[in-house]
Order: sequence, then C-alpha cells, then structure tokens
Amino acid sequence: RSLQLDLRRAIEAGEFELFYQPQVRLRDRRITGFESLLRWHHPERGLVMPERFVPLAEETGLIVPLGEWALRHACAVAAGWPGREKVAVNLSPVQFASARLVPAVEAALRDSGLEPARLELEITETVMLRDTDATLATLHRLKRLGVSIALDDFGTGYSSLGYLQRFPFDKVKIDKSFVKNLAETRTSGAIVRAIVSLCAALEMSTTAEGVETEAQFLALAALGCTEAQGYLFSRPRPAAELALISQPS
Ligand code: G
Ligand code: G
Ligand code: MN
Ligand code: NA
Repeated sequence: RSLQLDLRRAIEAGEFELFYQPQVRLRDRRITGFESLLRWHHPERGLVMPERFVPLAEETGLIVPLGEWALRHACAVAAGWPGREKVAVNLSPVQFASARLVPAVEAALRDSGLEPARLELEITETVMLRDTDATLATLHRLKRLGVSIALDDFGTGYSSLGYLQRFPFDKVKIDKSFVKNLAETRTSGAIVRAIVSLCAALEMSTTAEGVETEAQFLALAALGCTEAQGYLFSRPRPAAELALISQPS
C-alpha cells in the first residue's frame, strides 16, 4: 500500500502526534517557546518523519486538514502548560494559500482559549513567491488576530532581503546550515552577524536553528542573536515529556 493512500485514513485514525522542541533565549537561557513538529505513527512502518509525508500531503491537498489538526492540537496543548511559553506551528505554503487558513487559526484560538500572543506561525520563503499582494493581505489578517509570524529556514531558499522589508515578520529563523560551522569558520559568523544586525534594525528577533554545541551557543550570544533551538537543549519530544526539560531558575 502506498503512503499516499494511508495518509487519508491516518488523520481520522489519530495516527499523528506533535513533538515539541524548546526555543531558548540566549540572554538568560530561559525557554520562551516550543516549536511543534508533526510525527506519523504508521501501523506498519513505525515512526514516519515529515520529510516523507508532508510533500505527499501537499500534493493531495490533505495538508489542509492535517495542518488544521496540528493548529488545533498545538493550541489546546499549549493552553494547558503551566507557564506562558509560546507554541510555534509550521504552515505549509499550500495551507497558507487556502481560504480556510485565517478562519482555522481563529477557531483554534477560540476553542482552546490560548492567548493569541502565545501562538507563532512559521512560514517559509516559498509563500512569498506566490501572489505577493494576497500573501501580504493574509499576513496582516493573521497579525490582526494577535499571533506572531516567523520566517523559517532563512537563507536557504530564494531569500530576498526585500521580503524582510515588505512583510511583517516578528522573527527570522536562521537556517541550521549557517549555525553548523559557526565555531570553526569565520564566514558563517559573518553571515549570521549580517542577518542578526539587519533583523535588529528592522525590529525583528532572530532564532538560530540546529544549535548542537555550547561553542555554537556562545558564538551566537556574542553575535547578538535572540534565541536558539537545537539538540543542545533537547530533541523534539512528545508533549508528555516536556516537564522533564529543565528551566534555569
Ligand atoms: O524535525 P523535523 O524532521 O520534524 O521537521 C522537518 C520539517 O518538516 C520541518 O522543518 C517542517 O518544515 C516540516 N514540518 C514539521 N511539522 C510540520 C507541520 O506541522 N506542518 C508543516 N506544514 N510542516 C511541518
Ligand atoms: O521547521 P524546520 O524545517 O526548521 O524543522 C526543524 C528541523 O530541524 C526538524 O527536522 C528538527 O528535527 C531538526 N533539528 C532540530 N534541532 C536540530 C539540531 O540541533 N541539529 C540538527 N541537525 N537538526 C535539528
Ligand atoms: Mn520550523
Ligand atoms: Na527551519
């Protein structure tokens, strides 16, 4: 059987789960939020990662109901956390282009009771390649709901500096490829420094992805980056395990 056929049934069968990865403020190492990441518990194949099924879900349009499930689920889980950490939800460009997106975000907030300021939506540069006027209108409608917007994987795709000026992002996530060599090579540091200072001037915060070592963490702090996310703090984990991730006091 194909994964594609299984996907339709899997949403109804409740085979999806969200894992969560902490985002840590560099200044004081406090956890400020968690990114939610989809996992599929396939009855025969075991744990299937999003690289495998998100492209299939996009081709069939099933990413729209799947993305709505993730939105609702992430908001409901975060509303039950004892603290006020944010929850970040990844949006597919297909879901972003759907007329159902804004009502779905509204419904997820209303039904969960989550404070809108605690929801962050992550979009990629692919979204900006489409109809820019429609994209801009959707982003402004989302911002009016009180949620924040992060630009994911910055620096990898069709990155245009113009996007940072035109679109109302609150945060830019610096792709892990730049973080990888940070402690060893000067050029990665130069790129991260440039992104951080540009974002600061535009009043956007920066989150470095894929932070795996203390040396990278210290280099990012010295470069003035706002937050870090990566295996140094925790791998993405099930909601029930989040209480085990320690918060400095
Ligand atoms: O950790 P991980 O392998 O889960 O994430 C791989 C990629 O899969 C992420 O960078 C993200 O782009 C995508 N992804 C994970 N969860 C979601 C989700 O809920 N919705 C969408 N559209 N993409 C997701
Ligand atoms: O949404 P996005 O494409 O940024 O998803 C983040 C991806 O990066 C997920 O697949 C997640 O599992 C992965 N990831 C998170 N932390 C680290 C890390 O420290 N190192 C590496 N190599 N990958 C990471
Ligand atoms: Mn992401
Ligand atoms: Na990313």
